[in-house]
Order: sequence, then structure tokens, then C-alpha cells
Amino acid sequence: MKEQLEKSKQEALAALAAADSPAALEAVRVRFLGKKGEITAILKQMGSLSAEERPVIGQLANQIRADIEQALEDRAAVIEEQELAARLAREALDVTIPGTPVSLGHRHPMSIVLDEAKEIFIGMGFSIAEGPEVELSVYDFDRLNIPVGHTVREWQDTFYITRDESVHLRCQTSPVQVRVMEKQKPPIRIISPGRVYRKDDVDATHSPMFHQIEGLVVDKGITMGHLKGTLNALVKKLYGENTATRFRPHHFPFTEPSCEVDVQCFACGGAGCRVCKGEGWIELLGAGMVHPKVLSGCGIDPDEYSGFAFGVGLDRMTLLRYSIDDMRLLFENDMRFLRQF
Ligand code: 2U9
Repeated sequence: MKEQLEKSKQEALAALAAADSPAALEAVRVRFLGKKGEITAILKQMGSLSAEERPVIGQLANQIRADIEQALEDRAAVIEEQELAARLAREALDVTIPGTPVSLGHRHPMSIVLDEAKEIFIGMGFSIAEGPEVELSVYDFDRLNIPVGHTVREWQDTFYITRDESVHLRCQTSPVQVRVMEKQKPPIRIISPGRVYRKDDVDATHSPMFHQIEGLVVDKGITMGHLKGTLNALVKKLYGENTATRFRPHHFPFTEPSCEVDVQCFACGGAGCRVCKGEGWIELLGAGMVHPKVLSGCGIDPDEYSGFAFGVGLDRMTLLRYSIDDMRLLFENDMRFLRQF
């Protein structure tokens, strides 16, 4: 029996040395120390031993069981360590490797100029208003004193959505102001930047889609003086404190009186050059006092309130600002051009 026990012990130690996973270890434990294991089976035969042999074999069996248990524990520790090392190697994360750089874009030149204009107007107490690009002709034409038969309502000028001409792509952002006037009582001080559409052929100064910033102020006692003060402040902030302006009479259906505003050429100081085409002045925007018919059409009493409005092409402002001589560059998304800003 003693030999049997020693043999089992040797076999158990050899099996443990060969075991390379917790599952293999468990199999060895069951094989030798389990209820039906080899050592247990040997111990069950102890009844056949003499009274002198029994304690000796019993002690030896306990010793061997303890040795195997100890060997199991040692081997388990080794396997655990090996598994951990393997897992660490497998899941190694080198936090010192430089990350993949995220390539950040930057603002389009028109966004830069628009943001600047917004800042200036917000500084003067204006809010920003937005509205739909697909607009009802009632808002874009009728309410603005542009009756049926006016040239901008012609098919060659306007992108109509419906055959009855009641819906079209807005050709100015003025309907945004109309919508605000309908909802809000004066005082009103808003600008409405956005895309507008006209059926123009593309060339260096025209595009069927361009951008406007329009503004509207309505309150009691608003005069042409407020209009001039506001637009002069805008021009000086955009083009420098010493920039001179010129207000010329003009006609718009939605304002009366109306004017166009020129800035003295910032390239030549008014002497005449390529930028101002020899004029000394550059046309920048249109403006005027809101027509009484427009006010009353939007539910505002023209005897109580008056207002001024203006419109400026953001594209044109951007071309002037950066001395760009072709509008198409703003829309072509050529990175060689855009990267310069
Ligand atoms: C309401 C009443 C009046 C908006 C105005 C202009 C003058 C103007 C164009 C110039 C060149 C825009 O970029 S452009 O095509 N605009 O000259 N726009 S007054 O007048 C309004 C707007 C809304 C209710």
C-alpha cells in the first residue's frame, strides 16, 4: 500500500507539472484527491491493514495528500501568473504612442465676415432672425410692395416652386423681417442673414445663390439719421475708423425714401484704382425708410411707428474685404484658395 501511495504521489506530481490550465489542474485534483480519486481509493483499503500498520500508512497517506495539495496550489499560482503575463502581453496598450491627429478645418471667409458683422450688430442691440428659403410669394413680394407684374416676379428672375407662382426660393431675406413684424410689436431691431436665389447666370460677380444680411429697425421716432448713424458705424467697424461713406438717392419698392451707400475706396483712398474701377467709391449696400404700405401690411401703424431697413450682399462684402476679384472662388471649395484664410 505504501508503494501504491508513493506511486500515486509521483504520478500526481508529474501530472501537475504537465498541467497548463486551471481546467487541467482540476482534472488532476479529481483524479487523485476526489471522492473517487486514487488516493481515496487506496485509503478505503486501510481496513485490511494490521493495527500497527494502520497509523503508519494513515500518516503517510495524509502526508501525501498534503504534498499533492501543496503542489496543486503551487502549480495554480504559476499558471495564474503565466496567464496574467500572457493577457498583459496580449492587451498591451502603449499610452506613449502619439494619437492620430484630427485634422481641424477652419471658417470659410464668408463665415468670418458674417461672424464679424453679427458681432457688430449684436453690439448695437440687434438680434438675429432666420426664416425659410422656400418662401411664400405673399411674404417675399406682396407684403414688400412688389405687386404682380414687377420685374423680379418674372420667371426669368425667380425660381418658382409651384406653377401658380405662390411658392418660390426667396430672392431676398426681407420676408424674414415681414414674419417678425407680423408676430412682434415694435421696438424691433433685427438682422436676417441667409441664402437668397435669383435666376442669374454665373460670372465673376453673379451667382444664382448668394447671401444677404438685411436689417430692420422699427420704433417710434426712427429717422433717416438713425439709418445713417447705424450704417456709418458698421462701415467704420468693417473697413476702418476713417472710412468715408456716400449716401445716393435710389429706388426700392419696400423703402421710401431709398438710398444706396458707397464707401470710399480703401485701396486708393478715393483717387481711383483697379479695385474701385477708377471711381474712388465702392457701392456697398442699399437702404431706406420702411415704406408706410409695408408697415401697415404687417399690422404696424405707420402713423405711430417708423423704421429703416438695409440690405447688403455678404458675398460682395467678403470679396471687398479680402480683395478677391471673382465670386466663383467663394463657392468652388478649392482648398488651395480656402486655406489662405
Ligand atoms: C422689410 C422692409 C424693407 C431691405 C432692403 C435693400 C435696401 C437692398 C440689396 C442690395 C444688394 C441686397 O445684396 S443685395 O442684393 N438690398 O438694397 N434691402 S432696403 O428692406 C426691407 C426689408 C424688409 C420688411
